[in-house]
Amino acid sequence: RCLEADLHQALRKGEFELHYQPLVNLAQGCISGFEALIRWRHPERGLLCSDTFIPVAEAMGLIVPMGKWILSRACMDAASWPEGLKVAVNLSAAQFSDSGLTDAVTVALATSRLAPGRLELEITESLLLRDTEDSVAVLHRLRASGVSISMDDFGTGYSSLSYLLKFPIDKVKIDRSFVLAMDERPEGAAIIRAIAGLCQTLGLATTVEGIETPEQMRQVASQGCTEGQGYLFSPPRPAAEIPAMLAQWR
Ligand code: G
Ligand code: G
Ligand code: MN
Ligand code: NA
Repeated sequence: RCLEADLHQALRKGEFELHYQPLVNLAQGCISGFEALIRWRHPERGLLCSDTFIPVAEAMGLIVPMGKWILSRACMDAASWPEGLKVAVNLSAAQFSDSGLTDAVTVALATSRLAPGRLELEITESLLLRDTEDSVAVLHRLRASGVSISMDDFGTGYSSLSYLLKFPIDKVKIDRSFVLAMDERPEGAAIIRAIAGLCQTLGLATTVEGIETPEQMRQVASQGCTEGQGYLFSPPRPAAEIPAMLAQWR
């Protein structure tokens, strides 16, 4: 059987699960929330990472119903965490342009009774390329419902800097490639410093992705970045392991 045929059944069969990677507040050294990353527990192929099936789901038009499940599951999970911890959910382009997105968010929040301020939606620059005015309207509508918006993989797409002015967002996730560049030469650190400074001026929070060493953490913290995420803290882990993770950090 091919992956496509199985994917049609997977949602109904309950084969998807969300794993969570901590977002760490660098000034306070504590977990401020978790990013939800989908996994598929395939009956024959084992645990599959998102890059093996998300593009397929997008091509098959399955990402919208899957996305609704992801939003609901993530809000339900987060509602069981200690007060104040946030959950970040990735959105695909098709979800973002779907007219049912705001309803899906409202339903997920209402059903889980999660405070809207605890939900962050991660969008990418490429997702905003298509229609600027429509995208701005969607972002305003989402923020009006109380959720916040993060720009994921920042710096990897087109016209990044103008996007910070054009779109109503709350946080910028600085792409992992800049952390790698920081290790390679001084100019790499200058880029992170510049993005962090610009975000501070604009009143935007920053998360640096792909932190793998204490030295990288120290450097990005000294540049005033708000949060770090990466293997240094933890890889994505199943929801059931969150209480143990929080206990370890306390
Ligand atoms: O940890 P992982 O390799 O699964 O994440 C790789 C990428 O897959 C993420 O950066 C994100 O773009 C995408 N992804 C992971 N989980 C989800 C999800 O729940 N929804 C969407 N739309 N994309 C996801
Ligand atoms: O949403 P996004 O595309 O940023 O998803 C993050 C991806 O990066 C996930 O696939 C996650 O497993 C991966 N990731 C998270 N932390 C690290 C890290 O420290 N190093 C590397 N190489 N990958 C990471
Ligand atoms: Mn993300
Ligand atoms: Na990212």
